[in-house]
Amino acid sequence: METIYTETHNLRDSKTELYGGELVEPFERPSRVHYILDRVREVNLGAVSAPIDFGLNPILAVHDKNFIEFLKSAWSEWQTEGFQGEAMPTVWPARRMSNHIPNHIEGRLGYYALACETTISSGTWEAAYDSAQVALTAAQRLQDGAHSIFALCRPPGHHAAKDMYGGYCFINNAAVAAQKLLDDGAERIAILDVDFHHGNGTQDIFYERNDVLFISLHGDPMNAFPHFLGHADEKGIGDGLGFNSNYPMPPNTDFAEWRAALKSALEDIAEYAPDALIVSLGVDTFETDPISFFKLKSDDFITYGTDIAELKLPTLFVMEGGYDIGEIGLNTVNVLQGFEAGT
Ligand code: Q9C
Ligand code: ZN
Repeated sequence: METIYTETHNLRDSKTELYGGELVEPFERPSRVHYILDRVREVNLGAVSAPIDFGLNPILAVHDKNFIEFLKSAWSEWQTEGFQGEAMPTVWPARRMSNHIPNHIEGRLGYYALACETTISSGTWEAAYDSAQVALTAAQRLQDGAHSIFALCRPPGHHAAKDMYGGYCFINNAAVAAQKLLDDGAERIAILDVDFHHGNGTQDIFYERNDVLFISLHGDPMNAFPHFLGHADEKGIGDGLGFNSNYPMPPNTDFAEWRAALKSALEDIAEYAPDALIVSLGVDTFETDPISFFKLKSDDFITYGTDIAELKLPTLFVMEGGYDIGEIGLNTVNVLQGFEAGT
């Protein structure tokens, strides 16, 4: 399996994350991808190739233009104010407040953020833009006939909605890739989100549409980030009704329970008969992930990779989360090798 990768991700190197009331070193840090790339090379997974630049239009096909303009200029606007730390919101349009978009950067941060742990700093936009190009290039490979492809995206994307960033995400890489496949002729795309966290951004983008089936397996939002989306009763609206499925699961969910949800999701995907499958691949379901509560073991990642291969669909793996950095390479590549073993 070929990997699409660019070292531009290193430009996303924020120094702070608000966690437990402290500013800590971010869990989502450059070394995550270094460990994954090391493992890709160690097992000779396949070629590692640079992305092609598809420009801004495919990003604007799923994101709000003013939101993208905000992401581009936020860091320089913040610096212009003379602030010394990284850019983070301190105020939100909470219940019963106005939805006018403020002029001041502090107001616009609150307007466009869905969470405040994720700071904007030097290089954030450049890295997020290239991360989307990695996903777009991987989509192009599927269009060119590849059966599977790994988009080693960083920063991740699945929490980014049409006009919201947060949860370490800025541009929704999986959604951008899905929209490209549709715009270039696919009729139906399925997105399977196996990251520990609910893919609220991807759900938001496709919630009223039936040309993308979105299925997410995740920690119950009653107990886990993003806390305000990802419940089982969110089924889509309008044309999208029936094309969104959530499998929230409780603390300490083990692989047997998780795999039962996966099997149900795979049946729904098979019935939908998409032209291609996009897997939002987060390995923060691992038993020792520092911010998550599922109990998958390293070998389980091989097993479910093989399960996914049984669909026999052209498959694009998009990297999302995973924060036990010592094992992130093993767990991620285990999924890809499991998939190849089942192909
Ligand atoms: N107490 C992704 O995996 N904070 N994002 C969680 C836990 C945000 C995760 C705090 C987690 C975002 C792509
Ligand atoms: Zn996650």
